[in-house]
Amino acid sequence: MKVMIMGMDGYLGWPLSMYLSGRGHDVCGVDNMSRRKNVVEIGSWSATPIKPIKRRLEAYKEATGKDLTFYRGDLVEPSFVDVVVEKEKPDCIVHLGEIPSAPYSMIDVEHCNYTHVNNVIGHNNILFAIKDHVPNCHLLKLGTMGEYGTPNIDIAEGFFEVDYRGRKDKLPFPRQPGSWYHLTKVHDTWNLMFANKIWGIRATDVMQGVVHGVMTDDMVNDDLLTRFDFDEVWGTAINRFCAQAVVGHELTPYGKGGQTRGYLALRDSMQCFKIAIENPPDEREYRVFNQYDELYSVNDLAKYVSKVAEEYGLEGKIWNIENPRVEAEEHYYNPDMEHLPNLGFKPTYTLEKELHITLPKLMEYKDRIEAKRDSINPKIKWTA
Ligand code: NAD
Ligand code: USQ
Repeated sequence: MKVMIMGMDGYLGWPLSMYLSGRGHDVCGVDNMSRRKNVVEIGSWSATPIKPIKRRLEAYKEATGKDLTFYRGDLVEPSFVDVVVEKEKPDCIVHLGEIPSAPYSMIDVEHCNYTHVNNVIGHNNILFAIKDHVPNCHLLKLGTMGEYGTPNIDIAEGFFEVDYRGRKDKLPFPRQPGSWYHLTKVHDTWNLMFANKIWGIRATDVMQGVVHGVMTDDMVNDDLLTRFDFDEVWGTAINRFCAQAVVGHELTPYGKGGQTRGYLALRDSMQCFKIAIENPPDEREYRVFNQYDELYSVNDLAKYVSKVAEEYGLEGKIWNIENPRVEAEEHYYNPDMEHLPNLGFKPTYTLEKELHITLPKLMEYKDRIEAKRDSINPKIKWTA
């Protein structure tokens, strides 16, 4: 199958490109390299010393004999998206090419608007290019579990039955996002459902939980590593806790630490994407997958990281600090997740197992984390 990966240079996009190419797919991709620039903007860098895209592509060819095709360009530019989609005519587009950081979107009006324009307009350009050039293409769109927020009832997988004043309907499960970033994903969802309704674009809207870890089996040498961020803006809590443990920084659950989310290891996220790509929706179908392996509170995450860190001679001290975000710190959280297991998904990497891979790998880059230690503690506040 020909697969086009939007956001090929990213944390997920780079390992996914190798994973799919290594499993018989013809892979091409797009990136504008903005993630690299945006991390520098806030004074940090990836703990892993990632190579320029040109070297990544060469290293992959040297290791496997296979080619990955890459286009540098901005998804916000409609003519660029139009040209690459028309030229490559993919069977599947995996859209990972958005700004993924909640804290970045909360910095100020410029960062909020940049995130909104980048994510919503880039996605719309892909929808129009599919309609014009590859109407049968499967769009695998990365949304987030955070679209649903933390309601005090179970979370359905996209849609749920509602019985209201004697009438019944199947409706989208309510969205209650918690940042300007998460809101862009909700806007994308409505745009995708609308494009499906009017043009019949076949789509999988993936509500993905937080992905953790740094390694996949395709990273056979350091030129093939993916990025791993740990600063307050681009690092997720779990990846931050690992980096914090490596440099002897306290692990930082925010507030009471009862914030619970779905998590999955990088390797298992690859497995999920492959299953979704190889089992596309029917013609004109829009479907939603909730995608995670395990549920943890941030306090649980810190305890796991601390426990495993001690096995490597690291201290892993936990310090619940003032929460810079506006969010529920103790809440009910019980999302459904049936669609991917029904297609054969079997989680293989539990948090603890993955930590035994991530922590020793990160210890190799202790100096790089230490060099940007100032970027760890949160300074961006959600409140006015
Ligand atoms: P990432 O920032 O590492 O990757 C995104 C890539 O897209 C980057 O390389 C960036 O340069 C590129 N990009 C962004 N805007 C672009 C544009 N306008 N034109 C071209 N390229 C552009 O992020 P990630 O962690 O790999 O996440 C990928 C997707 O998955 C995002 O949509 C994110 O919201 C979603 N997601 C991620 C996680 C997670 O834990 N990493 C969890 C749930 C959902
Ligand atoms: N948190 C801490 N300590 C930290 C950092 C964060 O306790 O040092 C807390 C946050 O307050 C939040 C929780 O951890 O309650 C998750 O925050 P996060 O930064 O790990 O993740 P989040 O902002 O939710 O965003 C990440 C990805 C995003 C993806 C989302 C999936 O960056 O792209 O969409 O996870 S989900 O969480 O399901 O919405």
